[in-house]
Amino acid sequence: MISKKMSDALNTHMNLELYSAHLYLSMSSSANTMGLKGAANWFTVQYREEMTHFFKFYTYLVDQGENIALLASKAVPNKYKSLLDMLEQTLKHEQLITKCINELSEQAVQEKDHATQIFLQWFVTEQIEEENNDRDLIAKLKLVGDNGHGILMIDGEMGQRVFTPAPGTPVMI
Ligand code: OFO
Repeated sequence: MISKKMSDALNTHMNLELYSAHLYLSMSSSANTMGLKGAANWFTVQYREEMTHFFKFYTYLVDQGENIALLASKAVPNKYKSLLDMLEQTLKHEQLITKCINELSEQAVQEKDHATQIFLQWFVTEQIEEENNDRDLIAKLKLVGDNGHGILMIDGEMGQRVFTPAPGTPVMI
């Protein structure tokens, strides 16, 4: 059993994970319009990962006997100046998610809610990887040059990304 306060906070975050999915799906579409098929692939994979994050929260709340609430989401941006702009927006968004996960973890500790602490542990670790991936791509793009040649090189690398759900992940897509 989890508290109403904890359940509400997890529900709010579950909706933020859905927003993340929509944000990256929109970025995939924007990358495609720029002719960046590799980046479009990378963001589609990111979209699918975010859907698994959403379903992890969904499943946890349902397993705790909660009735989830899907909240109205704000429109996601779909205009970006460049690939670098998209990657920097991605890192900024992931830093926000990290902050939210840390706040949820803090609340679980304060409430002595051990089950939620364990549930959130996966996300604490995942956020290190998420931010790291984004920082790597930004650094590489700046290194090779945010220009035609550099962008095509990074686009090729982004095209290699494959969706591989973590073991035990509920995949409902
Ligand atoms: Fe990108 O980690 Fe979920 O939101």
